Amino acid sequence: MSTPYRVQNYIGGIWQDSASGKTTEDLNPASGEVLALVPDSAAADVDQAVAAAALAYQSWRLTPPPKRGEIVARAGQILARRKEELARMMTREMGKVLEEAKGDVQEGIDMAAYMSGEGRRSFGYTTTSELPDKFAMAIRDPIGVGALITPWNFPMAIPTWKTFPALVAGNTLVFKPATDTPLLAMELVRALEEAGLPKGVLNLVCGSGGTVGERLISHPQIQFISFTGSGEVGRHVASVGGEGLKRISLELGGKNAVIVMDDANLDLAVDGIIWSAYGTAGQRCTACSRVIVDRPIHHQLVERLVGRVRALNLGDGLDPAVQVGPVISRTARDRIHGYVEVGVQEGARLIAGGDVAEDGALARGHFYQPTLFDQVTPDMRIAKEEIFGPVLSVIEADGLEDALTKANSVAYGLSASIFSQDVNRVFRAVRDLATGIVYVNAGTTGAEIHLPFGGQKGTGNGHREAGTAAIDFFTEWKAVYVDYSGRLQRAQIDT
Ligand code: UN1
Repeated sequence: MSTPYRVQNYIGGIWQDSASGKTTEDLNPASGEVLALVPDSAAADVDQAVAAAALAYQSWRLTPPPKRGEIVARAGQILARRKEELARMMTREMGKVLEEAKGDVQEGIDMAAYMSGEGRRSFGYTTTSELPDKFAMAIRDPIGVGALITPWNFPMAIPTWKTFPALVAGNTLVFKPATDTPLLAMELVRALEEAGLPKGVLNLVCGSGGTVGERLISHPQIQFISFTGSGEVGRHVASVGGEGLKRISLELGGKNAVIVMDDANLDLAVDGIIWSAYGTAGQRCTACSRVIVDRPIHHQLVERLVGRVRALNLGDGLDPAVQVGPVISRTARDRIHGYVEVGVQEGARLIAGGDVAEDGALARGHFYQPTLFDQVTPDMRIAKEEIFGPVLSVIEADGLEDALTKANSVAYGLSASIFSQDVNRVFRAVRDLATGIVYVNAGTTGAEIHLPFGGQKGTGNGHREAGTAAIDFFTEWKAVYVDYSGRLQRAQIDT
């Protein structure tokens, strides 16, 4: 075992331990190895970080946006230079297989390329006035000091979705990463530091949601919160932050369905389902957890799926032969198994996996067998609740209408997909699926960073990340009227 990394907080441009000196351990989910020691911060650390961000805001808001964009562009180049090393670190910290970890870092690099350009766009608009000799325009302002609270499943990508646009927009930030992935968070902050980000503009505070998160969401100087995580915590963030009239963006997961119609290219559908259900061990908000299959091809599809699921290779994500890594923790593993037991009790037919995986070296980590249920009905808990693990449910449908109704029958609305060669069916699905993301002839994962990311219904509270939508969330609109008539002109009266 190698010496653990030392993660520190970054406040006002200074790397430091928590004020109390307390630490927690960051563990490799594949091996149990202690990867890093991490500050276990308290409210006082948060207060110090918010004060640093408030001070830095005074000059950051006046820094020309193209200059802000250049810093983000440089950070992206640093991530690109370190991609391989960061991906290996990510696999050790979070467990996803190396190829996917590289994709996660690449998503951050892409976001830097896109958002740095926003420094020269961030478009507002000019418009007409109802009065003569009067000019009207709408411009964007930064908001102020914000809190970013990120999950462990995309340790680099999701923090970049939040930090890069928020910074280009002129805000200053306090960033609380998931307790399971502080190391990659620190590396992102280091990249921005090396890129020339002024002190205090981005502050990192590591620690628990109960202490650090709680202080952030109720802090009077925090003006906006961008949160990705569970529905339960998201509701709490919304109610506490809402009380303080903060602007709040929530991304709270999904119960994403792939619909397979009887005219689908089945080989393609199977590839798409396997990748989006078992990639990242099912721990993506966008992961497919339901297959809704047209009755005539049900048996054929299930037969193909079951063989593929059983053949998936479980293990340490650093091994290139491995397709499915560990789940994030023992708690997560036990929770997943709890759902599988519920599925069996509810009468679903377990046809692959269904247990923790503890053979040989797997016993050192937290592994769960890729699991497939058939004969699932929409009222079962495994068909409704987010499991966040390698568990897939097959539900039968009678034609497109029934498939769409079943797809939409859950509380979430993040991603959905349809496999069909029939353009009429496809466009009806695009219209009627109540999700923020729809795929045609592809699985449910793999959103690209220049399109809006987020969901309908219980997946969030109406905001979107990435693309231009991110700039909308991280800026205020300011309407500016310039009257050059030299006399008093009263809107709505002197027209
Ligand atoms: C998430 O799981 O919260 O679309 C994000 C995808 C990735 C991002 C997922 N680009 O699957």
